[in-house]
Amino acid sequence: MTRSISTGRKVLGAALFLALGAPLPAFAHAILMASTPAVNGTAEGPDVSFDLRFNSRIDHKRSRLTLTLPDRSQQVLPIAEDGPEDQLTTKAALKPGAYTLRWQVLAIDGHITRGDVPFTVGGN
Ligand SMILES: [Cu+2]
Repeated sequence: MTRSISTGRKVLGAALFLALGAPLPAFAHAILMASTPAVNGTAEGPDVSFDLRFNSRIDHKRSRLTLTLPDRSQQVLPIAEDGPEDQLTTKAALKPGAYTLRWQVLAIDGHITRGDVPFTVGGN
C-alpha cells in the first residue's frame, strides 16, 4: 500500500503590506461648509462680499462662480486668487432682488462639485 502524497507545496512568502499609519485618502470632493451670503439668506447691497468655505483645498483658477441676476441673466464673478486655499471670495455691486450664486469647484482630489446659493439683496 503506497500512498504518495505530493507535498511539493511551496509556501510563498505572502507579503502583506499593511499600511498602518499611512495617511487616509485626501478628503473627497469639496463640500460647501459655509457661505456668505448664507443659503436663502439676505445681503445688504449694493456692495456684496461673497465668501464660500469648503471642506478641502480647492483650485481657485479652475473654479467658477456664476451669478444669476433677478432678470435671469448670468454673470461670471472673478475669484480672488489670494484668498484662503479652502475658500472662494469675490465681490459684486448688486441691486435689490433675488439672486442665485452657482459655485463649481475643483478640489485637490481632482473632482468637480457644484451647487447653488440662492440669496436676496435687500432693498433700501
Ligand atoms: Cu472627490
